[in-house]
Amino acid sequence: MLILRRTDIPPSEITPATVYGDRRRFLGAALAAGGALLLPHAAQAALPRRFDQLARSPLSTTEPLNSYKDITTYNNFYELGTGKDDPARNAGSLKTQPWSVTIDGAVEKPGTYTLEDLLKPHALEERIYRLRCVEAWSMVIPWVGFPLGDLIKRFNPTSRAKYVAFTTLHDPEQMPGQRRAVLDWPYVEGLRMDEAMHPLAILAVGLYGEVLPGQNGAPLRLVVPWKYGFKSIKSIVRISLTEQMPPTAWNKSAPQEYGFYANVNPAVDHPRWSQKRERRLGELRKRETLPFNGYADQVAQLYSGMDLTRWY
Ligand SMILES: Nc1nc2c(c(=O)[nH]1)N[C@H]1C(S)=C(S)[C@@H](COP(=O)(O)O)O[C@H]1N2
Ligand SMILES: [Mo]
Repeated sequence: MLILRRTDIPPSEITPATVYGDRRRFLGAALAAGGALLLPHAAQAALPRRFDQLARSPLSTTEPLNSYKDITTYNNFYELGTGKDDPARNAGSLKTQPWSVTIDGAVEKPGTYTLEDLLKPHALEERIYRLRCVEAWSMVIPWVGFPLGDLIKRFNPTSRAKYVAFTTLHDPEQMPGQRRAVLDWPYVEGLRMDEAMHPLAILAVGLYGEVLPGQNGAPLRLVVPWKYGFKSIKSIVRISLTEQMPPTAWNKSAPQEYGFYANVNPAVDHPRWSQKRERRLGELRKRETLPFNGYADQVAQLYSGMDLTRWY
């Protein structure tokens, strides 16, 4: 079973990781027994289906994890439909291999790279983060990824690089949601350079120790845990370093509701609802939303002197 390529496995046969701990123990036992757990390097498989021996980053939260089922069946990914259960149902049409990513703009070494080449120099680790959606629900997700800043540094940004712009795949054949003008496709997002270089900002390629499912933004997505979920753009095909603040999909769609910064901020209501509380998926009682989603100690200084009611 472990030697199957991901494309050989129908989604119905992928074990939900509700017994994550158990499976980890199983893998550990198999390794101790001399089992060959590392996947042979299949020509078409950019990533193994499962990541082994991941170190857990100390930047991880110790809160209880949401279930694999919650994380992979309650999604926002409008390219795959606007209902929370649409992305999981429609993810099958998204072809994540081969996959390439273009790095361009204000860098000394622009180019288009296969996902494999792009990832090769980076050690993957587990990062358990809270994700707080602007719609006032939240989850705790064990991502597999690496710091975005490490990738950016490799391409030698020039002094003109002030922002980082990200673009999602645009292909209505693969992304049925793009056949309707729900948003101005492709989905785009951006970060200020210092935000992008912050150690909490990661690029994720997996969750629960497995390769990302399509609905969660396979094969490569951004995760910026102190910002509302919509900043964490999925299925990235382009990363551009820019001098000007780049346009962002939700800001273009509803600028009075969604700003460029989108830092989680219980003190600034969304025009149509409060941001003071949130519902952690799987819990009944609402929780208080924390400034910067609980990451204020690490990131608040990025915004010192800024009026966060204006720069929402
Ligand atoms: N390309 C793209 N990226 C996207 C979205 C989207 O619709 N399209 N939705 C965003 C929103 S609103 C949220 S809350 C998170 C959800 O990530 P998850 O489904 O992996 O939990 O993805 C973000 N990234
Ligand atoms: Mo969201």
